Amino acid sequence: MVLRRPERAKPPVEPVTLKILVAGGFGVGKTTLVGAVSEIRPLRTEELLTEAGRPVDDLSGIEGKHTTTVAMDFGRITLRADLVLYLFGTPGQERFWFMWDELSEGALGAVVLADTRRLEDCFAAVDYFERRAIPFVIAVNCFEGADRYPAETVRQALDLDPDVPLLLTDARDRESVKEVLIGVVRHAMEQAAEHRRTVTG
Ligand SMILES: Nc1nc2c(ncn2[C@@H]2O[C@H](COP(=O)(O)OP(=O)(O)O)[C@@H](O)[C@H]2O)c(=O)[nH]1
Ligand SMILES: [Mg+2]
Repeated sequence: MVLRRPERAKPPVEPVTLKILVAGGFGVGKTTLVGAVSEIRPLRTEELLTEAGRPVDDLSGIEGKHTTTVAMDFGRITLRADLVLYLFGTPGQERFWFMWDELSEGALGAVVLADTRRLEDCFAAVDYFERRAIPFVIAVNCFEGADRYPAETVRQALDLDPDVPLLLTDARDRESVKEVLIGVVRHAMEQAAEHRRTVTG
């Protein structure tokens, strides 16, 4: 009988790392979303809302919120052994838009978080990603007490292209947020495949 050499240990897979942006209006749940899924202690730069900031930051509907993200949230999630996402929560307030161009460099895609009570707060993010052809999904963060609208109504209000996925989520819930992130990756892959088809005819 011939002794077979034991199987060689498989070399560890070098994971693909992808960068995903999390955008949306003030208080929509970006910091919460990144914190819910991140395996590393999420980095966040928050500062207390100062009295001076109050006239600028519209707090109606989110009275419980006392901190605001001034720079960004950063987190990491391993979706599969070979697929790691780095999450960058981008401040949705107008005065931080100067950061978006740098943050979106090399991003695979984006999640635009939306709150149906303040849908207009995500218009800027939708415009931004559409203009730069960065694949994005809309994730409606379902706050208690907010009216539930049919997806079609939200789509129309945002004037979304039919191929942009619209998902319902709870930014506090890890599994729900993971579904959204998988949705972004899938959508970005589909867009890339679509692009290749049109380029190669
Ligand atoms: N009820 C509920 N509250 C949420 C949800 N997501 C975020 N919040 C709360 O809403 C507030 C704003 O969330 P935050 O993540 O700081 O918003 P950001 O400004 O987009 O980073 C915080 O007090 C959160 O605890 C949610 O899905 N449901
Ligand atoms: Mg935040």
